[in-house]
Amino acid sequence: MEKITREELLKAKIPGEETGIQVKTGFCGFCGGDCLLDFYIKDGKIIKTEGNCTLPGANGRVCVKGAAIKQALYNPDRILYPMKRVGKRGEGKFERISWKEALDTIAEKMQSVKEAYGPEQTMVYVGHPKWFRPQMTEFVNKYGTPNYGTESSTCAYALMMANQCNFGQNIMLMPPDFGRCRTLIVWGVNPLYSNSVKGGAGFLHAVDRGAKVIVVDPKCTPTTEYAQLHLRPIPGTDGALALGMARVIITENLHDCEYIEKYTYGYEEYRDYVMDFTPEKVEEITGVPKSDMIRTARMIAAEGPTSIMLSASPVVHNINGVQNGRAIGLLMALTGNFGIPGGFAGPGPARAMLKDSFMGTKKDREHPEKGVNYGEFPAWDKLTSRELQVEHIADFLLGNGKYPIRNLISFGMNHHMWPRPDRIEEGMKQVEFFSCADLYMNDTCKYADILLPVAVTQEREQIELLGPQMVYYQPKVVENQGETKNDMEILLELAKRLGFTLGNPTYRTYEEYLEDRLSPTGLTLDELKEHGMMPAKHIMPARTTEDIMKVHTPTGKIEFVSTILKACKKEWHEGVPAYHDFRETLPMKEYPLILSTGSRKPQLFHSRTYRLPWLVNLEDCPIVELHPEDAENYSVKTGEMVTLETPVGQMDMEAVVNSSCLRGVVNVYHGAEDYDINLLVDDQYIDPISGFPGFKSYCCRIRKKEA
Ligand SMILES: Nc1nc2c(c(=O)[nH]1)N[C@H]1C(S)=C(S)[C@@H](COP(=O)(O)OP(=O)(O)OC[C@H]3O[C@@H](n4cnc5c(=O)[nH]c(N)nc54)[C@H](O)[C@@H]3O)O[C@H]1N2
Ligand SMILES: Nc1nc2c(c(=O)[nH]1)N[C@H]1C(S)=C(S)[C@@H](COP(=O)(O)OP(=O)(O)OC[C@H]3O[C@@H](n4cnc5c(=O)[nH]c(N)nc54)[C@H](O)[C@@H]3O)O[C@H]1N2
Ligand code: SF4
Ligand SMILES: [Mo]
Repeated sequence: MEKITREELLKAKIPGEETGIQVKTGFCGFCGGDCLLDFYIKDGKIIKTEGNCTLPGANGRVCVKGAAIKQALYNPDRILYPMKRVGKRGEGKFERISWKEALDTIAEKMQSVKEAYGPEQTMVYVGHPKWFRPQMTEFVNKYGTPNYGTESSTCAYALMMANQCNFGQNIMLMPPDFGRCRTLIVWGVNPLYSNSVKGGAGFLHAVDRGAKVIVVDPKCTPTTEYAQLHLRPIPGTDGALALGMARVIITENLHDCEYIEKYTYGYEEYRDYVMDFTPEKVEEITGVPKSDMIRTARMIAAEGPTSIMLSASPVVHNINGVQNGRAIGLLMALTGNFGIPGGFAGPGPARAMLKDSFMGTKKDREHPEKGVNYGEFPAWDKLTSRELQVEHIADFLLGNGKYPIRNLISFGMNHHMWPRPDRIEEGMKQVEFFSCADLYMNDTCKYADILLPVAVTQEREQIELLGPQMVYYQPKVVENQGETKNDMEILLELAKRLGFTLGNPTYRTYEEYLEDRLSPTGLTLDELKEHGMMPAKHIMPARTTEDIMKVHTPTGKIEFVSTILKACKKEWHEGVPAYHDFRETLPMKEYPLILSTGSRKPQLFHSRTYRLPWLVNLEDCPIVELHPEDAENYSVKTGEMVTLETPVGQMDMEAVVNSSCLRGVVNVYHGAEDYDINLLVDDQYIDPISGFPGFKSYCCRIRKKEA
């Protein structure tokens, strides 16, 4: 046989002594997912990635983003050294400085504002990254500012609020019971595009088991292909649809009377309220044929156990989102599906715990009442006291809050992700001091006074759980590029300069932080490092239905009438999950089309993927998608330029006629810095309960672009 040459082995990226290619396993982390990848490394650099299939829970898959990760790591936009601004704000001219100068400058600014005006006038913002947020809460508490907010002011927290009102707990933590449900409703989620490859596999497992799948989504997606029933409501009308289903269930006597009697509060008031949502009225509001709505209601009630898969965004990216989210969740209480095996948020296995993970943390901000907008969102103040609602960040920076914000200290901030980024730019020009810690020189960084270079997942050690009880240690996959540090190392350095420590017991280094995080498992970092992977010694007992039914709402029961919302005594804060039609608040006559922004694509992830050539070149972006009949009405063809106009601005974009869209709904993707659709979304168009923007149901009109 002919010998394979070294060149051939290298070309095929075959690991071994001859090629010098090594394989190391670690987390991808690019989308915040925890897929395990095999990284092929040559001369200290990642040259290829593959899905790992040997570690527990790994399924050998990698998505396109994970496959392109080397373009993220070795991207020319990466910030590799601390820098200070030398040009005008926004110009993007910087000069390299030392870490000492960068950190001293930030700490001095934080200290001087604290002494002269009070710590509140420093605001801390964290964007995408989530892993160090519990430690950030401790950091801001010790420094003394309640003005700490994150990207979760547009993601997940509104659904968490809805679930907390209903069930007194954060159901975002619990995936649907794919393994035991008989019926699965996928409500405003496209897991085959948006979940990590692990999460998507859960959905497919339910399909393979023969669970009946109902999908509620205005668009046709790969997920809807698996649906026995696909309901296509007009965006933002989910609440009316759920209330209509509740009426069917009650009038047909399919509700679980015993369960309602034992575990719930406010049923009679809710029952009376839903009676208004007749099938005819619901069809008119939502556009969903009443026969489909009725069939779904019967399946939820009679073909259980029924589980619901919800998302952190679409349902709550509407200005009636919290109430709509509540109306959906309460279907599970009405039919006795909440808390049972195969149902919604049912019992789970015994599992290990790491200390202070993002969703699981119990840490709250101290003195939220001193926050720059305290009282603007009273339900938010009560339910999510761990963070400030930062939707109105532009106003805080422009001095329109209760007091001015003078310092903005940010980690992973991208102002393009918020409505009216142009207003935030005005704010960033005006703020006295602004620092950004980021992986890339994004547009936001261009306004900063100091830039800090941040390490990516592969450049830091990590501890995570693989499955319920296995603890895994990931060494660094590659050495840090340039002078990058990870966010936690930066936080520890800043804390030291500000005169306090983090952790209880105190940790001073990243290693000590890892040790602390590991503490609930009963393992030491040394033994874990030695073995790489070990079962935890201490395990949290399995959650039983009895545990779950100890509901932590003010009444101690599942609340059909939310005592928390009712006590807010504000418009739209009804105790029942009241439906308000967003169209009544918009100039629909002048702007007759509904604008939905930000549906996910498998190859894109917010702004981050727009700088990876392999991914952006897969498809033309940005585009505006239209239903064929709408396209015909406006005489628009695929590839032609149209002007898209909303009450707050206009933009030219390329049209794509797409029959997967719902008629009357125009779909635009988000995340591109140079075609930022958020310029056209009004920052005052928000859910008064959560402060979440109406990303999924604003109004617009289009016309063919004039030559
Ligand atoms: N129109 C519209 N707008 C939307 C949405 C929509 O559907 N439609 N979706 C909203 C939702 S749900 C979300 S979650 C937000 C997303 O908003 P973000 O998550 O804030 O968006 P990104 O631009 O991906 O990330 C922000 C920055 O974090 C940096 N970063 C990534 N990892 C790290 C890290 O480990 N450390 C540090 N320091 N920085 C890091 C990235 O380089 C990037 O510059 O967008 C919201 N905006
Ligand atoms: N590839 C990729 N994956 C991602 C992200 C990404 O940017 N790219 N972002 C991550 C983040 S931060 C989030 S929050 C999640 C979001 O995860 P998903 O919710 O799955 O993502 P979307 O594609 O925004 O929305 C899912 C479906 O909801 C439908 N929809 C839109 N408006 C409505 C509505 O009003 N009601 C109903 N019922 N359906 C509606 C859309 O047509 C879409 O098909 O994805 C995460 N995963
Ligand atoms: S889904 Fe893709 S980008 Fe996200 S962690 Fe997994 S491989 Fe990485
Ligand atoms: Mo999100």
